[in-house]
Amino acid sequence: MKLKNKTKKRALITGVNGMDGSHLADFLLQKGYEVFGLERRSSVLNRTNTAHIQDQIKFITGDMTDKNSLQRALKISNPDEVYNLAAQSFVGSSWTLAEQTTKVNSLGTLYLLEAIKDFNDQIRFYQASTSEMFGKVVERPQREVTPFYPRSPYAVSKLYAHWMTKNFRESYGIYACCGILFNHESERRGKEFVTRKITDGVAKIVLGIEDKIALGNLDAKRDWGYAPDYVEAMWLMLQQDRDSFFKNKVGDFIVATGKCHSVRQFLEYSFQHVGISNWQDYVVQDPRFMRPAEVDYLQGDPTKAKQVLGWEPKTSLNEMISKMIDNDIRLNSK
Ligand code: NAP
Ligand code: G4F
Repeated sequence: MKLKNKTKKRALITGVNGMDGSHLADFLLQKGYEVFGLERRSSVLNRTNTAHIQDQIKFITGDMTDKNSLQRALKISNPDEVYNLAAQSFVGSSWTLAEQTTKVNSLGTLYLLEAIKDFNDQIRFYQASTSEMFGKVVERPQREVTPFYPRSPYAVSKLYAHWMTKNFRESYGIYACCGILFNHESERRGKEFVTRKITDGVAKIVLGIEDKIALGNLDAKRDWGYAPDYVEAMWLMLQQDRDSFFKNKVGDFIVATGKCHSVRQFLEYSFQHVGISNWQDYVVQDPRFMRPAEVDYLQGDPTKAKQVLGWEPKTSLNEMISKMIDNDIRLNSK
């Protein structure tokens, strides 16, 4: 194990330019961490979400599918904590990109865990698990002990990473913790996800840029929270007392609001925010956005996170919708 000569805590975030990665970087920088961010090589730099803090993040080029680059990233950052947020995270594309989704989400996580075990087994590891693993749910609301039933290549790939993380904890005593996060959104969400697609669409309709939003299944229900609230839960998971974490077999955590709404309701609240009540006139259903297998209902029970971590969501669904629409109106007005 490497000797450390440092004062600040060091964190390595994979997927640092993604929605969660950028919010977590904001959060950790405010806490005084030295933040290292793994970003993959692309022809054009994609730092929209981290532009405001790019001078404070130490970027490392690497890829979840390239083992050596992960080993190198650990050597450069010598971190106390690793947050594995990188993923092919769009469920809809996981049927057409099943192999790539598996390589990045499943094998990538395995490579990172192995690299941590070999480099420094005292590093604390956070894995971005997902409510999608509950898929065709067998219990409502879903708890940490609810059996999984994944419904997409994405969910299957994440379930592999989830079990592998648990296995490294139990096999090698690595402080590794999975956050089973339910859907969370923000102004930085990718525009292919339904919430941002709606808030961006509403903004364009208000500004007269477009007149319709084309969507798939409006009856799907999700437990939607606000991403900046959720990154605090990730951090709290890695701050527990090490001995009691293992002795009490604390394990993994659900992070959710406990409330459930349909896509239809999300639409209604979004249009309400800009004073439109006849929202149906602005929405068309398009079979292109239907999925081969749907996840109909997700609602998490965050009791354990509240009791053990003292974590609770702070932002309501309507507050989040207002922030997202106001931001999209601003961006579309430029
Ligand atoms: P996101 O915005 O799609 O960010 C994913 C990040 O992963 C991006 O920065 C992307 O890089 C990076 N990435 C993709 N493939 C990579 C590769 N091969 N090597 C290195 N980096 C790669 O996702 P998010 O919403 O922030 O979610 C963060 C994590 O939480 C993901 O693992 C997701 O599956 C999981 N999760 C999300 C939610 C949610 O509701 N948001 C819920 C549960 C779990 P580019 O910028 O280059 O594309
Ligand atoms: O916004 P979505 O694409 O998110 P989904 O599939 O729930 O996945 C997100 O949350 C997961 C946690 O549960 C994460 F693990 C994952 O990485 C991602 O962040 O779709 C939400 C629902 C689905 O039921 C979908 O069928 O909205 C429905 N929907 C209806 N019309 C649509 C559309 N989804 C999208 N993306 N686009 C539509 O036009």
